[in-house]
Amino acid sequence: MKKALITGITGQDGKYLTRLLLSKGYEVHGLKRRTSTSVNVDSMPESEKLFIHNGELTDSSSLMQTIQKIQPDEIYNLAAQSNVAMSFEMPEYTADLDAVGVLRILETIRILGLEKHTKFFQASTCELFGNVKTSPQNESTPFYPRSPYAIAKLYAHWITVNYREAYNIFACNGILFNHESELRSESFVTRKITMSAARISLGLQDKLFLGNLNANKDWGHSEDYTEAMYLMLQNDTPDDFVISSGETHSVREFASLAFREAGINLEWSGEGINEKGIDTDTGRILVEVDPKFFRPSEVNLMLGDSSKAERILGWKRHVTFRELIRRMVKHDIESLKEEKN
Ligand code: GDR
Repeated sequence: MKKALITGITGQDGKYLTRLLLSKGYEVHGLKRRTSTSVNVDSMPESEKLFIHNGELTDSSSLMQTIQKIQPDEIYNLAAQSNVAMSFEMPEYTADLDAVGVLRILETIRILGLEKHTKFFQASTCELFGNVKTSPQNESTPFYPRSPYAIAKLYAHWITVNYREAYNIFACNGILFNHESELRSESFVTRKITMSAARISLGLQDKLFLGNLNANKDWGHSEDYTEAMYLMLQNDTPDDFVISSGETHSVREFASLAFREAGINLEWSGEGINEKGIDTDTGRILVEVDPKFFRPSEVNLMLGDSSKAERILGWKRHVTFRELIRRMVKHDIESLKEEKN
């Protein structure tokens, strides 16, 4: 039986990947921070083949002990300080976890002599492309990171490549574009919007305040992206792959569609910080801009090209942009109604 270790198992991707690997007969081990506040801790699938270990990417000894005990066939590194805006407030912590944390795992694999036994997946990110000069972005597009988060992830990306080349570790980077789901935290814009649209439609909230409405992102569903992670480690050779939907949409467009799913038609009026989303039926202002959500430096255009993953891994996305929004809003309305009752 294959054994997998997932760091960051309590996050959105950790949960979808756990389900996938259990369905494929794996014994799944998860590394969880003892202080993890993730909402998903209690909603892990119940299985005799699932084991949770306390540990941190900032603590080499817990990594060493856990990896030595399990001797995993595959390690999926999904643990990170994954919030771009927060990385401007906590740049040093972000670097320790997102950059040096990856080095600690790779060093553990090497020191324990597991180079030939343990395959490694690193959750890399489209934020590496940052201030893009060309679109769409693929595996050859130059990097220009624009946040402490993206710069930490740049180190993680290259140390993964380096350990593959220097020590022959089967190590892959999945350059993942934005991926969301019903399990996403509200600190990210998609879930913030779908939860607010749901609450406003049920009379539980008055208004939604957003930052940059003009950011264009390439959004997919986490379930599709975690499947790509698995496929990368089943490939004959280790490599890096862009995983994206191949479409780009603005935050404004996401909000319009989410409100429409909740039965509200928005029209937009004004510009810059004075732009407002107005309910066409009632004339009420439902969305406003609050500059406190602006970032010191922003990534304004993301559009990925996953043709390499499609060709080599046979990967393809199943959930479209509209379907993603439909699933999130439906889930949020239903869970709020349940709570109300
Ligand atoms: P991102 O995701 O930074 O792309 O990182 P996020 O959802 O936080 O932001 C997406 C875009 O929306 C704009 N925005 C807002 N963002 C938030 N969080 N809150 C707001 O109110 C708001 N208003 C507008 C942002 O400026 C941004 O342009 C995610 C994370 O999962 C990373 O870990 C991952 O690497 C990348 O996606 C790919």
